[in-house]
Amino acid sequence: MAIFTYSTLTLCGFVTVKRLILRVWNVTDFVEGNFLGLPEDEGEPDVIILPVPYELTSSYGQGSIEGPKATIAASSQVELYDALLPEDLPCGFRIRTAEPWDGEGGTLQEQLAGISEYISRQMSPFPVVLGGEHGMLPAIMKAVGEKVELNQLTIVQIDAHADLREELEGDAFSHACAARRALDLGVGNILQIGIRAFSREEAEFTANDDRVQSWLARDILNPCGGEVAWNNWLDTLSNLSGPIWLTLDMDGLDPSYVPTTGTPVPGGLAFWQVVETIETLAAATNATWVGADVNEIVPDSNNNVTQFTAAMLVTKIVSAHLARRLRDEK
Ligand SMILES: [Mn+2]
Repeated sequence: MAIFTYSTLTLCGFVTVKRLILRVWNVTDFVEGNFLGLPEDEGEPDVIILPVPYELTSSYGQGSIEGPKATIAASSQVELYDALLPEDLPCGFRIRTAEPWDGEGGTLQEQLAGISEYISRQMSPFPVVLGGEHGMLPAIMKAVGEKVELNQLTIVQIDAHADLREELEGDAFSHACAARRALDLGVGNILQIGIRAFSREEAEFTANDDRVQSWLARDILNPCGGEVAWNNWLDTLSNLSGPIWLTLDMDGLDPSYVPTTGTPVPGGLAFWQVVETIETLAAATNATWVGADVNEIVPDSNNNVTQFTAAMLVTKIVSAHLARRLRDEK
């Protein structure tokens, strides 16, 4: 059973509009296969969850192809309460879970083209892509480029790896090159956090290219001075302007939170640092957050930690975005 109530919002101090808030009372409204189990109707969604089970270039651990499905299943255990929101999720909004990308395409380039087409077809107004391996980032950027000028876009990248290689094992579209290929497509800026496994080539590229700024895990987590670097990261996010895309590689987190991700690297971000990053970029006054991808989710069949971490962070992305929408409508 669901009941409807009205909440009053005032736009620009002049026009008063009513937002229809759907309150779901009955747990039998839980819909299996939907993110958070939320029921859906046919109206225009406010947030769309796009499962992309893509895995072609993983160089170490495999299994991210099962990531989207496992994350949606784990989301059934995530709380609908978030202190940022006046009501439980969906808080009067429509959160739709799309049919997964079909995986068709014989070659790597055909698969990436298929992902671009899948995302651009249904990316309005706030897409959250579930992966899958990080190598899909250039395909996502192609779709985003139909919506915003890529040279105005800032990618906020949470990752253990810089992903700035020109190629890996002869493959220019490896997951290890995802950020470099995004730059090739014309993306204006990349801000990276949590980076701790990278090559000399990548260190030199970052040092010599104004488009990339990197906050190394070692610097922000250093017991001596780490707090200064961390606050500098948050200040930088708060001062962003223009469109922002969040790309969250789960291996940016410490392996204690993501034990089964493809390439777990010790010395990573704490869960709450990722949460604070999400909340801070959502609240950046002069920026417009256009969407996110959460990738390298390799399900943990023993104790479900990796997919549950992913499900909680995807929920936080949705909550923080919706809280910002409510703030902007006031
Ligand atoms: Mn990555």
